[in-house]
Amino acid sequence: KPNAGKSSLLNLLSGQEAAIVTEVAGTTRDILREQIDIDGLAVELVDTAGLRDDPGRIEAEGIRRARQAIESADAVLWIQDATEAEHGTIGETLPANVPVVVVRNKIDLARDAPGDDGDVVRLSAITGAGIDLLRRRIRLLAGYENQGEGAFTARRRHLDALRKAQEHYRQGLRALEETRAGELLAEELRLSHAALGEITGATSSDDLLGAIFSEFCIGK
Ligand SMILES: Nc1nc2c(ncn2[C@@H]2O[C@H](COP(=O)(O)OP(=O)(O)OP(=O)(O)O)[C@@H](O)[C@H]2O)c(=O)[nH]1
Ligand SMILES: [Mg+2]
Repeated sequence: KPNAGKSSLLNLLSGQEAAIVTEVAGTTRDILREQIDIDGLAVELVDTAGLRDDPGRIEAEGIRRARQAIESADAVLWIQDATEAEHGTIGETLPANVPVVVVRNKIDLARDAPGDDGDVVRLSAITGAGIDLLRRRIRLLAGYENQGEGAFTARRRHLDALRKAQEHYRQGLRALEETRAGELLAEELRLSHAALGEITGATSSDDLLGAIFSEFCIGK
């Protein structure tokens, strides 16, 4: 729903003020994607417009894009506002085949305690209370906890992408060993990296360089 705190939660989880947050319902229209790292698990968070009836024209396009993003997501965090009495039912709005975690946000205003009863995760995107419970839920969903099978089971395309990545890596290694062709190795590694990006969400080599340069000071 609009104004439930989706963008605030994205900002908190990503540790950046990536999304615009205002008290105006219908702030987010464009889809925003942020790569986050949960204890070594790479997750792509997608912030969307809130779904509601009779939006304005621009917001309606945002909602259309939100529905598209939901269709292709591995899981949906359904953010609700703890201060509101009515939360609607999942059936109305979300596809049946995607796992849904219900997150009740703004517990600081509702004076609720943080918690996860297996059904609903209660937290505050402003104070950060309960955010670790959500991180844990996401790890569970991904099968990252206890080495179990998660809801994001490896799909065919993931296996294909892994094979592609391995093949490029091998070709690069061969090029280096047989002809000392470092530039061919670099190109094969780039292709291998792109194949892995199909699984984790695309990271361009520019993104990667940006991340490296933001963390290390490399002399000019
Ligand atoms: N007190 C409190 N305020 C919150 C919390 N989370 C979000 N807010 C406030 O709620 C308002 C809406 O937050 P947003 O993050 O923009 O909500 P949104 O779901 O992205 O809204 P749309 O983009 O309009 O759909 C802002 O004024 C936030 O500061 C929270 O946990 N506690
Ligand atoms: Mg928003």
